[in-house]
Amino acid sequence: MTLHQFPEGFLWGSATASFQIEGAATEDGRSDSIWDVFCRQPGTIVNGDDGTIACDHYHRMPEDVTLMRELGLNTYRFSIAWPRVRPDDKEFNPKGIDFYSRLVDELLAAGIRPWATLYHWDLPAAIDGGWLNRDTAYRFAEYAAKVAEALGDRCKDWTTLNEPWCSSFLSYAGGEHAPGHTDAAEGVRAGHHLLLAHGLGCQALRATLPAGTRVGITLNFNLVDPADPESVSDREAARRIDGVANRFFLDPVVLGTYPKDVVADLEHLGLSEVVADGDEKIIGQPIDFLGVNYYHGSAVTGTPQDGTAQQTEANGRRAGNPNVGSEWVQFVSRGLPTTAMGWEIQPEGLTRLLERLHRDYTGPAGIALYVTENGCAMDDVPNASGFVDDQGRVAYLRDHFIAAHEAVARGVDLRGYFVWSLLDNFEWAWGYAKRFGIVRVDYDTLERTPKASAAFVKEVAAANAVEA
Ligand code: IFM
Repeated sequence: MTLHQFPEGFLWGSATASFQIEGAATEDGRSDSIWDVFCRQPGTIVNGDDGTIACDHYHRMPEDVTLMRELGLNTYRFSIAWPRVRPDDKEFNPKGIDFYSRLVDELLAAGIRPWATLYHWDLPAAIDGGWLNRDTAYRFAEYAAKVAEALGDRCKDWTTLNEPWCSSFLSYAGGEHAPGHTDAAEGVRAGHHLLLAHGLGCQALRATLPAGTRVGITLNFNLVDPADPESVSDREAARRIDGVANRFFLDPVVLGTYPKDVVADLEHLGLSEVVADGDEKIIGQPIDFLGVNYYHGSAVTGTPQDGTAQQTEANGRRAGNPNVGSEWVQFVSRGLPTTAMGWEIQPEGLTRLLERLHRDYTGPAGIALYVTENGCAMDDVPNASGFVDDQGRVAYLRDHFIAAHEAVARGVDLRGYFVWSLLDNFEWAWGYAKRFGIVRVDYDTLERTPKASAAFVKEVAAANAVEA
């Protein structure tokens, strides 16, 4: 038995997102987000599910904070619903802001460090043109400043965006997420405007927040390997997907410039037309931390065959392709075990990813790394009292904690780990059909029951170590 001890002060937390857990969709002045609208369109979400009730966290927030305290978590990453704070893109709404203010107070009273994310995809539906409209980036900065003004005295960690790849390429080109468009050029346009929103949001946060607060962004990474490392076309396929999945976002944020090869790959989709003079400088604002969301890597090939398009299927609906400009690339199964999402389980990929980020990006710039999401959907089977003995999830988490520890042992400046997710919740196009929680939610009674994985996370957080 080996004990993998994490550095002193390492953070252990869980993560959630407003639309996925809050419910109370029309309460206290909240208006529609693009996800409310998308859910109403037939065929978009498995079983026709929506976020109207979700986990009812809006009403059960104190109970959920108690749950986290009982699990010994020392931080909590939550997101703020823009349409609660500025409904219909009109006046700011004190009741909406008050909910998050109470959440922050409740967390602090429980000894849990609040970690706010400003945008986890629930854009107010009233914003004209959504992320296709450059002005939305400026609206985001106004919203960021308002929230920072209200919570900045107590909340010290601020994330601008969660996974802009999803809210641009998957949403405007892949068609799988709201607003469900299937146009590659729109994906590129939305991607740039989201990055601009990040830069403008950073500026607004820095101008508003007191000293001692930290600002960053969370990106989702796909560690892409060529199916055959000897094949020139597979290596080219890997470069292309690494470009649009990772470097399109990472390079402007950390290095202040889009990567040249990706600019060339996307030229026909109008990237240079949407990037105004000075935009890259705005996007490349200094950040204090980079949030890393890691679920799996991928093997790709440039040779036509029957590949498995792992990221694009939901609800049997695959109208578009999020791999903008590189739609010809195929994803190949490596025969690894998979989660209930069909995602291959690849813990060593986390070590490699963190090492690469530290070496090529964050280390030289003195930016701290955090795993801001990692976890898995499994086919949970509750017993008569609602308990789930989810040993598959325990094994998944253990292996990924060990992989993260390995990165730390190799010198990576990794400072914390947030498990996705605290609760089973609304898994976007999959509705409630996929369960990621370490706590089970009974969607009939809304009762919460910690799973075996919750006890495991509690043990790891208490020891600040994982045993293998
Ligand atoms: O549920 C999502 C989350 O909203 C963003 N990252 C991936 C998770 C699992 O798909």
